[in-house]
Amino acid sequence: MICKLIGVPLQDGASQLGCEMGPSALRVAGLAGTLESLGHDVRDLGNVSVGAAMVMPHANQAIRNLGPVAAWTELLAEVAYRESDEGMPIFMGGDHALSAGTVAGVSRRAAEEGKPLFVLWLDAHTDLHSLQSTQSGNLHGVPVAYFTGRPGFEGYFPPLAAPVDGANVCMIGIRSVDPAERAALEETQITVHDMRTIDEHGVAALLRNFLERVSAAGGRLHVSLDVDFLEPSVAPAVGTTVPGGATFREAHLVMEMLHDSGLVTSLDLVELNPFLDERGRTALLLVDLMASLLGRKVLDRPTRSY
Ligand code: HAR
Ligand code: MN
Ligand code: MN
Ligand code: MN
Repeated sequence: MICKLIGVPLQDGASQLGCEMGPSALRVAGLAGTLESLGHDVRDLGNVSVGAAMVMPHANQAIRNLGPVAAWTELLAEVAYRESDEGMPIFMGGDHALSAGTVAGVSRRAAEEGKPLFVLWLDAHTDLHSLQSTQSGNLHGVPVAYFTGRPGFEGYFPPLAAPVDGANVCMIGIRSVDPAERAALEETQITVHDMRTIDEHGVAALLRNFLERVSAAGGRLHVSLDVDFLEPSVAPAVGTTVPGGATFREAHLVMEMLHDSGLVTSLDLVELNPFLDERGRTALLLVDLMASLLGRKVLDRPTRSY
């Protein structure tokens, strides 16, 4: 498999500084070499960057960095469209606002190929705020609303070439939802597997069901992995920790099943804040999760303590 590593040093969407170091930490933790050791053709395309962005006023005074995040979205939609022509683009974030652009770009690619795009959203949060409803003003809380074509982004974020059908979005790991997002969810057909559902049914059954749908529809599959999907005790390097997340093995099992499915066509690795890490353990864990996604078997894991 051709794996294209694309660094996205974006932190304008998060409340805390530090996500811009995410791509560097993933490189230092050995992402490229690890995937190469699994037999992949790894190409590090370097970091994407936007120039100085304009100030964009909005009636919602809480919003922070709207101009810059809109500029990143436009650029990333182009990059994601272009780089999804072959191989698997892996977007190394950067905060979750980057998914507004990456999903928009791969969705345009899927539409051009005449295939539906499916999105697997692994996160503690639904990130379903509109520009109007966000109270924190942190734009990493809005990408799903944008790429599913919900209203309120017109005139701010770039127009979508191909909005993603909410029925093709599956969220796993959810355990922190604001009231406005809860109300918005009701208007969508997004599948939400919250942590209680995982506790009750096991993550494997839930994921298998979704993957069968993707396969039956002949769709492309974009995976968006937010570090806070994981239990904070195993993945502390994230600004928005929420207790009760996916365990080490649940996360690996998701990745192993994704590998076996052969369905994943693109991926975001987001919200890693290396400033909050403990001796790089979260970055190393993400590299190991990527190894599972790209074919490493449990019995072939190198000895490593976190
Ligand atoms: N819903 C909250 C807000 O809008 C928290 C959003 C946090 N988002 C992320 N990504 N960390 O999932 O402020
Ligand atoms: Mn190319
Ligand atoms: Mn998120
Ligand atoms: Mn999150």
